Amino acid sequence: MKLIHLADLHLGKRVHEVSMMEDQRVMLDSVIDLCRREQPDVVIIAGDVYDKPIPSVEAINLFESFLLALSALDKTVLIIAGNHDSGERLSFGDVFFKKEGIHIAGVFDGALDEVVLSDEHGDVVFYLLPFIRPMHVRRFFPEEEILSTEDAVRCVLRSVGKSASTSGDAVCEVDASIKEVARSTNEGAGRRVLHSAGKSSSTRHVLIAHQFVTRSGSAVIRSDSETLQVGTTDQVDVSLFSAFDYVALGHLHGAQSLAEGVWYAGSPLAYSFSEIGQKKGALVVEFGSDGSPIVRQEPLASLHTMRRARGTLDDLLCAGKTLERSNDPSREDYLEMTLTDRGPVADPMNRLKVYYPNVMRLVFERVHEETDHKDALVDSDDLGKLDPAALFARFFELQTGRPLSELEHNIVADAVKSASDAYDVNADSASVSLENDIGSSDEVNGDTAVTFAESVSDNSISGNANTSSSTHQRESEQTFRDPSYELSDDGTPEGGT
Ligand SMILES: [Mn+2]
Repeated sequence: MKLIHLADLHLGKRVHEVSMMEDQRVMLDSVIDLCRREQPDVVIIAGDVYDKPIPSVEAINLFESFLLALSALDKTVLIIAGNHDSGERLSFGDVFFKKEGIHIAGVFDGALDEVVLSDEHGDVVFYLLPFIRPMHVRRFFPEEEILSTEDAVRCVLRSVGKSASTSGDAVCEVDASIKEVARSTNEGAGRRVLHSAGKSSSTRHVLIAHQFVTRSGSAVIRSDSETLQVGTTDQVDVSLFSAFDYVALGHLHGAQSLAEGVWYAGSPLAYSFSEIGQKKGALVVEFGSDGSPIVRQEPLASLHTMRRARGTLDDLLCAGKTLERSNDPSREDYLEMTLTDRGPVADPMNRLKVYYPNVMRLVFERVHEETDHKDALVDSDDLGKLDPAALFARFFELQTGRPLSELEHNIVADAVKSASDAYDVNADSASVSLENDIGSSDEVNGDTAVTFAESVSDNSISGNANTSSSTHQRESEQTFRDPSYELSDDGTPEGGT
């Protein structure tokens, strides 16, 4: 039995406002080529088929033509919903798709979908677990205390026995042993129990899941394009899966193995600059005669390389000219460019795009002599003492590398004065309750200064505040938006991942 394991396609994704649709089309075509070469029995998509719960029409059409091509090759396709998918929408028509060998588990409905295939060694049972959180699972197990995602997954795996109770005693026994194993953390013993209890010792068990799986004591590879997670309540320990011969995971975007037979396929394309060092592709999994999986990664075609470049604007433009003259395709790469110019530069994005049409992101890194300024914008002790005009003057100098001119100074002073006059008028006409709510006007000035300083530090002024080196490096980032990319196809503003 041979499987192709994919995950995190994120069809319809935009990276820094650039549509990945053509990249994804080329990538999916190369999955079809891979299927022709490898002749797998099963293609697995372990969640995050789409980038959004309501995907664009283009993304849906792209996925439909991919399924059609797989179906023409007569492949069994197993799909689960990830956290980016709407399970309900993804599983539309699944009753009909099933007849074509396409199984979609969109929403957990109290029991895991099972698909049984067989080869010359016996049966392979696939369990399809869509992305779950405790709230998706609790109502099916009112007697259990489900506080974390790990509790939820444990509970669902235990229940496999229950859901399979009508399919024969042998399966029941297997599932009862999964139940046992789910409680144990002893991997080797778990697998033995499962095999000895099965219909025959050669039955293999494959779980497809989309969760944040970790292994205690070791760090997993993370990427910026994954959904940010705070805390540990979403984490599931890998030991829960010890009863399975292979676990096809989605969710983390770097391909990686967490234990023997437990693999993240990773996203098939780089979806953020944090992923440019990762090897992308599809996993090809074959079961040896002893039931253990042999896993290898096969590369997939990508239309663009994602990379970083660095230099002054002039240097980068000059290099771009050379690339254009030699017709070098690398100027079409998806680029994050770091500008090291000392002073301000005019319209860098549009000028760079003449030679590098796919610049996605500009980072400004300005190097200043130490005498230019103190390292920190303001000592926290000074916050309350400085007036807004002085704070702004410091901020301006940090941003541009030059002090305010006299004219600019006067404009800022005027603006501060009229803002504070307006405040005084409001404060005079307000009742005592205002005083009680926000305190004296001195304190309000203090608050304003704090907010201002916070927004300054949000603007990526990085580095150690007390660094003693003679130069001080500072990065600020600017994302340039093409207005035509502001809205997605369904008219909703683009959100985060
Ligand atoms: Mn994902």
